[in-house]
Amino acid sequence: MAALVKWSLILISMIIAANGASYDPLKIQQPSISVVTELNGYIGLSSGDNGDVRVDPGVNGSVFLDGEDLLYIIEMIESQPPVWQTDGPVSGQTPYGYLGEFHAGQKLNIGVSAVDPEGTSISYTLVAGDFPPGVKINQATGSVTGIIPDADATYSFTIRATDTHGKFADNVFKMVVRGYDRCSTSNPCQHEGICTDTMESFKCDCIRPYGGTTCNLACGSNPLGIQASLRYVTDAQITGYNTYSSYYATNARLGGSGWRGEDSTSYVQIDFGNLTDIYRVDMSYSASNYYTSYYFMEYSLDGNYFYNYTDFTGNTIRLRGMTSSGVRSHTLPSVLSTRYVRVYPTDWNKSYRPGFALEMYGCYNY
Ligand SMILES: *[C@@H]1O[C@H](CO)[C@@H](O)[C@H](O)[C@H]1NC(C)=O
Ligand SMILES: *[C@@H]1O[C@H](CO)[C@@H](O)[C@H](O)[C@H]1NC(C)=O
Ligand SMILES: *[C@@H]1O[C@H](CO)[C@@H](O)[C@H](O)[C@H]1NC(C)=O
Ligand SMILES: *[C@@H]1O[C@H](CO)[C@@H](O)[C@H](O)[C@H]1NC(C)=O
Ligand SMILES: [Ca+2]
Repeated sequence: MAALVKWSLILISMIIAANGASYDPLKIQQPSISVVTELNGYIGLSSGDNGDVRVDPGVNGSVFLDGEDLLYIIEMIESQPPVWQTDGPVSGQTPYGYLGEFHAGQKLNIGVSAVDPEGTSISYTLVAGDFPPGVKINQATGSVTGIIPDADATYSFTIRATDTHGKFADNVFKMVVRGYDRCSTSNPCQHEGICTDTMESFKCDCIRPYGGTTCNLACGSNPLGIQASLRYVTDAQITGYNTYSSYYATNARLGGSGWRGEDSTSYVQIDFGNLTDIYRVDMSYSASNYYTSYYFMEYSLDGNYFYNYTDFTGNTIRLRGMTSSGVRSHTLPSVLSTRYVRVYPTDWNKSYRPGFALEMYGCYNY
């Protein structure tokens, strides 16, 4: 090996480039010097035995290697990964990454913290697992914020702390989320109703004669809404069989003009949409002479198989209708729990037609 730094090696004569521009291997352009080789050319610095190669940048100057500050590269190689703090902002709560138990609706604001031994700044990212919906981490500060959702679950997630040298340390965190228990603090169910907490709400199991979402309704006097002024029961839910003329079943609403049938096969059917408790039936006539003096009822849960509404001995219950103006009200001897109900007239003035208008009272099962 040559003993001297051979600057002369690269002092090669001009090469003419393809475009005809001159190739200058050594540029001395005050105040800078740059040494350039052509394609596949190399620049070597060799010292003799025991000799050093020195690169001494001036004050505040840097040595760059492939565009990167050599000092930074050395720093990066020597840089230690961040260290997760167990006595950080979450202090005693975070041994082993356990963040604690949180409740639905709670405003979450906790911090996770790692420190870089070299003191560079840390960025925090979620690299595995999931936060509860609506919860997020601030990359720069490690603050975990959001509103705790209404769920019963344990969330496990991995957060990576990365320093500015790209060194990182992962830590697994766990948090327990508890949904609302809407029954625990105050029982929303009135009249001894039994409360059950559900995912987004609560459910009351009411004790008769109460019903409604909070057992607030007295079913015996709560209209199911057939009557013309309420119409909770829509026209599509009221159908007739063997209807007379244009006195359609949709007119069978108390306060309306009434339905009229042809004979004892005629009936009006109401589909309450779901299991419904019927406590009371009110009936008026359709018009003078067009009345029903007695009727009975059939019921069905599926709309296919109908059963007579009977007393507990199995006899079909016949109810008195209304032969004149006014309303005949019957509180049923036993609550009829059904989805479909049919009302059959059995007696009327045979010179005319059977007719009636209805309201029923009870509670929908929500
Ligand atoms: C080196 O940098 C420091 C801080 O920027 C500055 O105060 C100082 O004047 C610089 N020295 C030289 C020789 O430029
Ligand atoms: C009917 O009631 C049952 C039991 O409460 C419920 O699961 C179902 O969703 C209800 N159906 C309708 C159409 O409301
Ligand atoms: C239902 O009641 C009607 C009227 O009382 C009666 O004619 C019919 O036979 C009864 N049906 C059943 C299955 O008991
Ligand atoms: C039925 O109507 C006819 C004709 O209007 C009347 O003569 C008769 O008295 C009525 N019958 C009853 C039971 O009201
Ligand atoms: Ca570091």
